[in-house]
Formats: sequence, C-alpha cells, structure tokens
Amino acid sequence: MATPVEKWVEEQAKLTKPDKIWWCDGSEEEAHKLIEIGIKEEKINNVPIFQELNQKIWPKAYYHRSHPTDVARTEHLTYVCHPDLPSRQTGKDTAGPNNNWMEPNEAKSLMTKLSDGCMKGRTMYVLPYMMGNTDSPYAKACVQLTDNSYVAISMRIMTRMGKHIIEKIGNSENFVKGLHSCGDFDPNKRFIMHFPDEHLVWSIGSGYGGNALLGKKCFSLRIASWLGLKEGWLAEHMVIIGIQCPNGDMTYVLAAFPSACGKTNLAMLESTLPGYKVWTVGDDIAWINIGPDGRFYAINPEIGLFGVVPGTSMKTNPNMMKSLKADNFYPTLITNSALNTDTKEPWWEGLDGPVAKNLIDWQGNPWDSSEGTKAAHPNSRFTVSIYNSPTLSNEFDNPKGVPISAIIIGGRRTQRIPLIVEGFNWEHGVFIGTRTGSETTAAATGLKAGVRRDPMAMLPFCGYNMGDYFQHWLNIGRKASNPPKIFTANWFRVDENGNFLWPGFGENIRILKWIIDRVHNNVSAKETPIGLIPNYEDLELSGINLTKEMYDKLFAININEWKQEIDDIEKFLNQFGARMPKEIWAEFKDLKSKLYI
Ligand code: GTP
Ligand code: SPV
Ligand code: MN
Repeated sequence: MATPVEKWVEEQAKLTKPDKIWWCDGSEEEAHKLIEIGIKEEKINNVPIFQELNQKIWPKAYYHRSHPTDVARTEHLTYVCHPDLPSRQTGKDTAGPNNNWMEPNEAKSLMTKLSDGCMKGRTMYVLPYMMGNTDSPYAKACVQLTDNSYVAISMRIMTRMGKHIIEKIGNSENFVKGLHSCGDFDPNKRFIMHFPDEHLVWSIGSGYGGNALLGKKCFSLRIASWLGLKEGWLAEHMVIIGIQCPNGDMTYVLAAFPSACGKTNLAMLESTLPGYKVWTVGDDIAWINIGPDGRFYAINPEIGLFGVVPGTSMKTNPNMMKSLKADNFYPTLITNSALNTDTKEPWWEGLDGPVAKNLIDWQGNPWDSSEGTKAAHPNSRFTVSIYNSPTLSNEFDNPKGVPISAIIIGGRRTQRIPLIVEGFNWEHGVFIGTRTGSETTAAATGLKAGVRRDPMAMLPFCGYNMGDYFQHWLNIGRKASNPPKIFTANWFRVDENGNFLWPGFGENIRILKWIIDRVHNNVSAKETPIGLIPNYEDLELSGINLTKEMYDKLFAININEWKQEIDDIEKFLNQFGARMPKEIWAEFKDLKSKLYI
C-alpha cells in the first residue's frame, strides 16, 4: 500500500511528467552528485547551474547565475488562496488587503494548466524536510518537489532534510506539501500560490529563494502565520539573538526588519563593546510560543542563512565572511554576484580590498566599472549553513526555543524616525509595530521606491488579513503573564548631507546594551509623544564620536514631518476597516493628541 506521501508524489508526477523521480536522502554524498549534475547537465539560459569557485579561497563554494528575470521575490505574483466559507466571510476578506487573493479552485485550475508536463525532460527531486528541530513540539514535517538541482541543494542547506523525515511522516496525512517547478522562467507564467487550509504551496516559474524554497517565506511565514492564528502562536519575520553581558548573563531578543534591512547583519553582529557578545539563533524567521512560565519562547525553523551579498565584508560582517569561507558544511552557494574569470573568485560591491580585474557581471557580461552599472546584482545572495557561523548559539537546537525579553521592530528610514524608541506597554508596542514603515529594497521586484508601511516587517508575509493579525498580537501579549518589552529601531537616519548619523553594524551593540539595561530596569528613559528614548548619558558611546548634537539629530521628532507620518499611518490602517482592533485606533488617537495634531 502506498503511503500518503507516495500517493501525493505519484499524482504530482502524473501532472508534471518528469523523466525521473529522485527521492533525496539529504546525505553529503547526494549533495556532491547534485552539484555534479548542476555543473555538467542542468542549465539555465544555457549557463550551467553551478560553477566551482576557487576552492583554495572559497572551499566548498559554488557559483550560481539565475535567469536574468528571476532575481528577487515577486509579490505581485504571490497569492494566498483562502476559500469562501460561510463561517469566515469571503476568502478575499480572510486574505485581507495585504494579500493578492484568488479563489482556490480557480487558482488550482490555472496552476494545473501551467504545470501540465512542466517537468518533461527533467528530474523531479523529492525533498523530505523538517522546519524546526525534529524533537521540537513546534516542528513541522514537509515534502517539497522541485525540478531544479539549485533549489534541491538550497533546501538541503536551509532545512533539516533527510529520508528520516519520510519515516517520521509514515502513514500520516499530516505533512506540508510544496510543488515547485521552474517552468520556463517566463515571468508571465510565474505564480506562487498558497492554500493555507490544505498546507499546500504551489509555485511555478521561479528558482529564487522566497519564491522557490517553499519551506521559507511560503510555509514558515504565510501558512504558519495562519496556523499560529488558529493555534495561539506567532510566526514572524524575525532575528533571534542571545546577547551575553560581561557578567555572563544572556538576554534573548527578537528583531523584525523588512527584507534587506539588516536582520542577518544584526544576527551575526560582532560586538565593539568589550565583554558583550551576540550569539545567533536565527536570522530571518521565528516561531514564537508562550511557555509554561508565561514568557515568549522562540525557535528558528531554519538551519541556513540566505543573505544579501553586496555590502558583506570583514568590516561590516566579519562573522558572515568567516562562515562563507569556512571549510565546513558542504556546500555554500553564491548567486548572482560578479565573477573574476581569472581566479574563479566571486566579487561584489562592498567586498574588502580593491575592485577585482577581469570581472564578468551577474549576467555574464564583461564588466567595466566606469559605466556605473552594478557588477553584482543588488539582491545577489549567498546560501550557507548556520553551522558555519562562529557565532552560533549553544541554544540553537533547543527544541523548546529560547526565552525572549525584548522585541525590536524596525525599518529603513533615512528621515524622521529616531534611532531607538521603547513602547510604553504591550498595546502601545503593538501599535508601534503596526505603524512601522520602511523604504523599499531590491529584495522584491516591482515595488515603488519610497516608504511603505510594513507592520512587523510582515506585510508581504502575513498569510491572512492584517487587521486580524494585529488583534492576534494584542491577544498573545495578554495571554503571556510576562510578555517582552517592544522597541522600534532605525539604523538608517541620515544628516543633511545624506550620511548615516549612526555607525550601525557592530556598533548596534550599544543600542542592544541600552535595551538590556531597560529590560533589567537599570536605567531610566525620556518620555516623548512617540515612546521612551534613551538619555544621552545612558548610551554607552565610548570609542565612537557621537556628539550631543548628533544625538539630538538622531532622536529629533519633527512635528511637521510627523503630521505626514500620521496621515500615512491613518490611510494604511483604514484599509482594514472593521477588522482593525479598537485598541490600535485608541493608541493612534492618543499619539495624535500628544503630537498636538
Ligand atoms: P533579508 O535576507 O532580505 O531578510 O535581509 P536582512 O534583513 O537580513 O538584511 P541584511 O542584514 O542582509 O542587510 C541588508 C543591507 O542593509 C545590507 O546592504 C547592509 O549593508 C545594510 N545594513 C545592515 N545593517 C546595517 C546598519 O546597521 N547600518 C547601515 N547603515 N546599513 C546596514
Ligand atoms: C527576504 O526577502 O526577506 C529574504 C529573502 O529573506 S527570501 O527568502 O527571498 O524571502
Ligand atoms: Mn528575510
């Protein structure tokens, strides 16, 4: 008798018609074979899927060039397909204004048409994997199908993949399904469809991270957030770090920043303050449950880092550079950087040292630095095992997760928003999260440049109506007897010449120190209309040049600018109509009156 997994795989093979089906066991030996296939057989746009990098300098690292139209997430082609149910109003309302929605049957018939025979001439890789430690009560067993060796290898780096997951699923129907095909990379036939009640993601036309590694944003955020709503937990776009103080005490903190706004850098921060050290638990996704002691506990469901390449250097993120060059986990992937054809080394803007000669750019063309084009794509990415990281926390694999004392919610704002602000209480903190905005980045294609509201950095990832999501946040905090303090951070404010006012990166430890001091009631704070800010003298600024004048600029709250901010927030929140919690509107009105607007 076929198991439910075997039956499902068979049905999908009937539709997609691969030449071969390969059940992956997750072994290193298999990874070698897949890389070999990517070097010798499989191609994208006539370019081999993998090219070996200089193994002396970049051991176990391989270069991948994507299809030129396939370089980032495509939010306009991403749908959350909730059904119309009498008990739940319409599917469209359940998905909310924050999601594209398609009626599930309509979405399936479109995807069936596009998927018919899409794997002809290719191999279908069956990838059994787990999000979360197999021993964790919060972990979920999943199976993804794909027709691309780059996706298969990436999943092996990012998730706990192996045949033991098939054994664990056994005869159960309870596994998360992901059907993925690169199709012919035609952006007009590219869709990322989510069916939350069926625990199913169906994606075609893209091999890019968030579009193709279906355990990541698709399951661990969009579908998991929906499960969290029903089951009383949170799936968040957050870093998890442990901050060790000079006396050895460890404080765990979560931080939500939108895509390409500094999570990975924060997760691997190299402290510039003696005695302080940051330990990495996660850099992108946190699943948060309330523990028996009434505190928040977070696990990272992933085991890999899928990070932004440009700007990564020994100066900004030495721990990441060490991870990328570590001769440890097999393999590491570098996608869409530039390539030095002489030395077979990758190169990107912001890398240490002089600009390499004889570069081809991310599209494979000779690169001339005088032309003003980027050699590496701004959203070029590396895929590397978290076990390569010298900052990996001892608690990384703890099935229960780590206890959380503070949550930072931030964005990239060159103007208006102070460096760090603490919420007055849980409700106010949640309001701070809902009103957070960020300038858009290269991590998603087709977005208008400028500020967009991105509550809790979840706008593209919340799998249901965000009005309900805000209510869920309020409820979860009330359910916890000891919820974390909420802060909002902005590393990106600039002066009148466009220079960053705050040095950022390793120096962010100074802000983390203040947060810990607040958590332990070691320092007071200054009340402002938008929240609590540090007193100048409470910030540890020794060793950097941050004058009182710069501090004033970093923390300035300009009433005229905030009038615009308030208008923008109101417009955004209004979209959610009656689903918007009244507590959030009460906080909004309170802020308005405090600002005398
Ligand atoms: P995703 O993987 O898309 O979720 O991105 P992320 O949030 O992990 O962002 P990441 O840490 O990769 O940083 C993205 C960009 O922000 C890089 O270009 C960094 O150089 C820049 N950045 C990160 N931290 C800081 C900081 O503290 N100050 C400044 N000025 N830039 C920063
Ligand atoms: C992000 O865009 O937030 C990422 C990369 O972490 S992706 O996996 O594509 O979502
Ligand atoms: Mn991310």
